[in-house]
Amino acid sequence: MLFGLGRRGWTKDSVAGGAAAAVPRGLRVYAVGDVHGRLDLLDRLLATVADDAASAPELVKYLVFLGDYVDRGPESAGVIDRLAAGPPPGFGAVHLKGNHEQALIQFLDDVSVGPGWLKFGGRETLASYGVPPPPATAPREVLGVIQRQLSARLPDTHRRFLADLRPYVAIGDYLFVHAGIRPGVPLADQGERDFLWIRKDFLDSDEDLGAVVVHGHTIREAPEVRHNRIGIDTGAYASNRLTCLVLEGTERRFLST
Ligand SMILES: [Mn+2]
Repeated sequence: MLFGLGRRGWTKDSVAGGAAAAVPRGLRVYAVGDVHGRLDLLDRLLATVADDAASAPELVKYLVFLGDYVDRGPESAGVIDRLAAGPPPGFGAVHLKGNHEQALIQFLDDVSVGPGWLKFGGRETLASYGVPPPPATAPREVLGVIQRQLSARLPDTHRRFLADLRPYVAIGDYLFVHAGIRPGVPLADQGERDFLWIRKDFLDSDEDLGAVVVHGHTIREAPEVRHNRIGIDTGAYASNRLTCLVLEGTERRFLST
């Protein structure tokens, strides 16, 4: 039932207790929680990360963005623009997919998801692309017009960025994913729905998950550190607190706005 991925070979023993989980030597990982259209906070956090990284020029620095870049906050287009431009000099980056990106991608293809998306934050994303957001009760024909306008205004770089988002990434003893994974299911058998949406079954699980799962999606006042997972969605769009987990060797610490 173990994932069999990752260079260390995840076994129940290798991450028992969670505290011994490590990323490979020579690497420092900066994992960033749900941005939700707050370009101001993203820029502030990236400046903090750059300052932090300046003290360790010998290390390889890697940013992992956990998804939910769009919706709710005012500058979704600006956030995608910033992320699509690539990481700051000296960093690598991977961008994971969140359920809000999935909704945006689906809406470009299928207006029937429009009402749901508009209710959970899509209005702000449309506005950020200069498309006047309709009420969630708008008829299908109106949503079709909105869809065409959004499609016309979405830069190719944004379209490519959205298409290239990954469901998860494994680094050392850690697995990074937007919402979580289904306990007891091998990674190869997990479905996108759980990667992007899962809450209770994952959050309540006390099982060893085969890796320490670093995730966003579920808002907490402060980072939530358990033996089998670390949640870092601190609700930035409303709290003004965007959180970053820093991993180096077996060390863990947090940066935030
Ligand atoms: Mn989410």
